[in-house]
Amino acid sequence: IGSRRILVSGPGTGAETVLREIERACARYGGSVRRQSPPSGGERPAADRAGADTAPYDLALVLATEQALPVETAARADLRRHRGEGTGTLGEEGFALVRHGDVTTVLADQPGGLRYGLFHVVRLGESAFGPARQIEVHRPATRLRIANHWDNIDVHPVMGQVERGYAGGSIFWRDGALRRDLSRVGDYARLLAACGINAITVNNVNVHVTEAHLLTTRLGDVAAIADLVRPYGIRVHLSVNFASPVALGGLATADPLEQDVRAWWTETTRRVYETIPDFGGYVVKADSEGQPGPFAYGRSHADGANVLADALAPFGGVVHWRAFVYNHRQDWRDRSTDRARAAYDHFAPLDGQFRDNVILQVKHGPLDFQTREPVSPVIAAMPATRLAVEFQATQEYTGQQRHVCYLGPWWSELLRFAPWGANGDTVADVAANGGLVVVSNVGDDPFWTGHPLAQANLYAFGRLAWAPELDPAAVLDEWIDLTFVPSATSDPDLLRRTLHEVMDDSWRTYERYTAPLGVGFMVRPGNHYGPDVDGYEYTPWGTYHFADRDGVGVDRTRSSGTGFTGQYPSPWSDRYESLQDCPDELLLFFHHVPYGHVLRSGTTVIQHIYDTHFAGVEQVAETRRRWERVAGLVDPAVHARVTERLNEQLRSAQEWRDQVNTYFYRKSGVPDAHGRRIH
Ligand code: GCW
Repeated sequence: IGSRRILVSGPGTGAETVLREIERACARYGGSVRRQSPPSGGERPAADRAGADTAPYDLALVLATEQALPVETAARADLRRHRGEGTGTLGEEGFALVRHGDVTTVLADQPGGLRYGLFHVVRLGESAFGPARQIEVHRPATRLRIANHWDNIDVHPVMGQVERGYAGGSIFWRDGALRRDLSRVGDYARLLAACGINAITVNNVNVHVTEAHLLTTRLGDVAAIADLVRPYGIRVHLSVNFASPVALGGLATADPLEQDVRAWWTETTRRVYETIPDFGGYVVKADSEGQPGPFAYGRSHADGANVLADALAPFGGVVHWRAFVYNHRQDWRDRSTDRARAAYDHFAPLDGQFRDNVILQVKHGPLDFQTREPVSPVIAAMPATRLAVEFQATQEYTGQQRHVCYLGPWWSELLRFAPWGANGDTVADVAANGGLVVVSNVGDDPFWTGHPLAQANLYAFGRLAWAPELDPAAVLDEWIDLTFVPSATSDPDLLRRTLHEVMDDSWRTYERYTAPLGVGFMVRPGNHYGPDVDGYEYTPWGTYHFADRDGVGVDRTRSSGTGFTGQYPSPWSDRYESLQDCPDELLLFFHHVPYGHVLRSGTTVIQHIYDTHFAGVEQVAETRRRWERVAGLVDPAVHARVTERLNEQLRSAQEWRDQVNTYFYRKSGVPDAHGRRIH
């Protein structure tokens, strides 16, 4: 490209995609591509026979599978030496990067690795061509890195086209059909691959009537999407309805132990693979919020998952079975039912009963994607089951892509969490063999994610799923460089610094002005946007804070509460149980305390509520001021969209502050120690 010569050598779509990427870059920045078939009969070029390096080719960048590298090079020798030291294989997606003299080399075992290697070089930018680099090996820590779309084909009367979607319509579906212009899907695949994601589902886990047919009569639509994303190493999975044998197959039952039902799943799945040979598998939300499931037939969730798993197994497919099973029709008067307990109570006893190709998909927290929750105890309770952990990039409870809320730090904290104590496995370790799943935040909005800065969440998910040890601030830095190209502006330092100031701490800022100390769910029922402290308090949803004149919080202890703390292994079962040791940010998730209770931080609960709510709003106001300063440094359309969102964020944060502070002042009668205005 321009003055740099690049050699791409390898088989299959992986190498072809890399070549296309380079063609694209040439079209944009200048340069040309010459395609050459490899010499037949295993003949290698003369340079190889002479044992020379790549110098005669005058190359700056080589991307090749080791097999297809046309000449012997120092890079290849490095990789061999490295393998000798026990590195083993690079796998389907891994690659090695090394720089000798003036040549940067990406080597892979499989062509898929070249794709990730290329994106890595793009991320490095000029520094990929700087001084010599020791060999580095990059392999994904997590096998399956999936984006789930909660997209409906038909516009749902309540949920709209994309359930909990804040970025416009679906990029796949429109007017009840597959979109005619699918160019966006190809770009999306490219974007996902550049983040490190390798699979998608294309329909909502709530599978309505039309969408159920994707499994049978509308399978062609799924195949068309699969064709578009395949070049980027992305596999398609499908959300299916557990009652499909009845709804689509005309059977009288969907009982997983009935022979007819098994046969229906077997035959239907065989047809899916006939049409889409690299199909990934099924996602199932069963017995959850009204979706059908095995309970209707008196069968367990293992029975339910296994029948689908058996149908998928001959083709290498997997079933992601969601653990989001709880009673959404509970009586708020009944203090003994605790929604947080539900997933563990349902699934932990089934450990060991699932087939190897069942992956239990667990939301990261025991409730539902709140701004702050402990890690779900299910993650530490099922050693004999493959687990995937689900995150939510679509900002249902974190500002709905109107508020800036960079979730990288939150997810990083969750992935690093060690349920068995500091030296034990982490959440990322548990998910390595199952997967990490993100509910996508993408739609047909011109900026992809409504709020332009929300793109960083999708990027951070992919990067952290690939390498959970990455520092989320460094990941944000990568995203800033790739998205805004600060070097192209007149004041790159100001732009980069401002974006960090606006985003680094934005999740904690959001936490400050919303529901305090891990209690969660003080949102408007239904759409979940904006404050409504008692909105869910007397509903059947199991999401209560129990505030009264004396105190607030949910007693989930073993000694006097619901016993939820007992679902954790040591040391967390004891840390969460103890009023003194429980981390402040989760206090009200685990304990009901008086307003005067003194936190580990030294302030009282009530004063903490006032202080954080005033501070949170101040921070949003400051964010808006900082954003104004970079007006001339970014695309005016992006600047205007972010400004519009920041105005709404400030308005909404003030509303949160005033409702939450007023509510607790009226309940407790305790004035603010600093005499600030409370209504
Ligand atoms: O967070 C809740 C959402 C529902 C969603 C459900 C789930 C797709 O409010 O809209 O349904 O979780 O994860 O299944």
